[in-house]
Amino acid sequence: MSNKTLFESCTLGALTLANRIVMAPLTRNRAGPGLVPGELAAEYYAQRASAGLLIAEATQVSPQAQGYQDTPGVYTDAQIAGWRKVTDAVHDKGGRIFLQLWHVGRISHVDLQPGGAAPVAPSAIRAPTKTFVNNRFVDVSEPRALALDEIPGVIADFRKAAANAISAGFDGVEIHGANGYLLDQFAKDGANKRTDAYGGSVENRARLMLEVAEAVADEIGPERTGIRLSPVSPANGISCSDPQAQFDYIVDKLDALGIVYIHVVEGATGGPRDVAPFDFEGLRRRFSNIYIANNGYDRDLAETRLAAGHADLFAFGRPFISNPDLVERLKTAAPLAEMDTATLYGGGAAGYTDYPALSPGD
Ligand code: 8OZ
Repeated sequence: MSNKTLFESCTLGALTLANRIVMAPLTRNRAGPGLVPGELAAEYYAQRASAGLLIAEATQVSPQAQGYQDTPGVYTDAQIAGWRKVTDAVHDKGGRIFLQLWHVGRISHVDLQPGGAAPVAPSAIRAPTKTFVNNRFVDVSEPRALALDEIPGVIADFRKAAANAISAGFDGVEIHGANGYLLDQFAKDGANKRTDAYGGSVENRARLMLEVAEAVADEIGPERTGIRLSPVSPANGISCSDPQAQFDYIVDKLDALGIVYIHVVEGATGGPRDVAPFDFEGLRRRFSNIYIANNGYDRDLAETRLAAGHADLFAFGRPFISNPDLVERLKTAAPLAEMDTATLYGGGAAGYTDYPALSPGD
């Protein structure tokens, strides 16, 4: 047991965070023309800058990486300039901010893909889920399997996006390796039926995620590289027959790479923590750097797990939407405001930048 508290500063690579509370990446579908984050995004993130670390929403590394309407990118100069306004606004308030880098793989639709092409995936297996496009929910499209010689291009897109994020002023990046998107699709045998070097064994299925992590760490430094994992989450119709073996192996390799954090969705994303048996404490022990725990945390659970040494930082998602001053509210045990689900995805300031802080000026 230790005497650490959630409200003390903490080191993350070369950064000092003001506290151990992290704002999880949250998809809000409010990017403007050209998939550029706008002025409202700068205001929204700045309002939440009292978190020890903000992880900005999942952001496409390329046009092919998009799976939902109006999600931002980080592959054009205009997008980089838009993100620069966000990072400046957060840094002006003393905050720290990473960007989550995303390729959705098969969770996409032909109407979002360049040239109306099929989305790409490890194997040509359609996910049993929907996406949001043309202002409505529709089944995702049938994907095509990535050819072996296309894989270096995907890795290069992550590398370039990481460099772009740093030129936009981010303190680091989080690779989205979770929730049934491309890297998780490769890692899990429900979506990956390949017979080449990227499918079959635990090692082969981990290969793309690890090659992306290696490229990003090489590009911007391991101390600025984190990754999100969701070993047992069924999000977006994904399944895995051997999550413990698969993610123990992945985390051993990530540890050897020396990246700064793993951000682990414990259980079903946004759902039950006990969806399937998994030894998250064992996973944590395999990783020597920072462990960010996520999923269904409140102050009590976070404090218990911090004291027991099971995690270093705690990511809160939905509570940050309706409580821009979540850190202060947790600290003072103030009531939390409820989120309006109707304004979660898309729209403007309503349900985005108009949730008030308890104390004026925050
Ligand atoms: C909600 C809606 C769309 C995308 C994730 C990026 O699950 C997402 C996402 C969440 O990681």
